[in-house]
Amino acid sequence: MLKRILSRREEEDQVRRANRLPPGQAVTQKFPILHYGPVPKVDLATWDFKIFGAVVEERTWDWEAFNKLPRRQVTLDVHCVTRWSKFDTLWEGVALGQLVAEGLIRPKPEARYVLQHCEHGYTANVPLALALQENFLLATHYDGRPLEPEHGYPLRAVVGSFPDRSETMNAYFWKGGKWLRALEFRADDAPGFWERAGYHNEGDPWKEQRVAGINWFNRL
Ligand SMILES: Nc1nc2c(c(=O)[nH]1)N[C@H]1C(S)=C(S)[C@@H](COP(=O)(O)O)O[C@H]1N2
Ligand SMILES: [Mo]
Repeated sequence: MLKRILSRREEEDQVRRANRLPPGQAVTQKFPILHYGPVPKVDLATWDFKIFGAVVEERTWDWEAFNKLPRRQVTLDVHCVTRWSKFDTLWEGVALGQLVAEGLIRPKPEARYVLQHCEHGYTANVPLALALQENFLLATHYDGRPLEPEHGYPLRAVVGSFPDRSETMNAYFWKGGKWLRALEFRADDAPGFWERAGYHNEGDPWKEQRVAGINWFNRL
């Protein structure tokens, strides 16, 4: 039988039955574009990507060198805090966990958190344990093609769920910074852009952690 294209409603019923739809979320079959501020203009000739902070050696890769790093593909369900979820999204790029496993990045023992630094000052914080999982990818490609400028070209972080939810940690899609330029390894946590604006620090869609459990303003 030919595989029929499901309507949005049919897909939603299917993923709900399969226990893949987090509470309060609805299926989208589009690819919404969501960010604060303008889409940056990127010149690959001057682009670089840095690893700094609580690592044994800080690293900088230019675009050419970054593209020689080991690559992989993952298919993830992504969940935006504004209540859309998109299923079976295919990403390709570099897995931080693999770079660490291969000794290309050596976190210091005290490293517990990773702060993503993006163009125009956007930041997003995740636990290092989450960033090392296979559902966190430094992606250059979506659905077989380089990222569109609005979706983070040339590099973005992506975090999502596997269909069987075998991974222990997950986060809403805001924890994937578009136009990513650096990862800062840290011993202490620091709130990112949306976290400072009142979003939840962990932001686990399965626990529906949308707004703040911690008030960073009282702590800073
Ligand atoms: N640099 C940057 N990255 C960002 C954001 C942003 O405002 N700036 N927004 C986040 C939010 S809230 C979401 S839901 C996703 C949206 O990614 P998309 O536009 O590719 O769907 O990007 C995340 N990454
Ligand atoms: Mo979002």
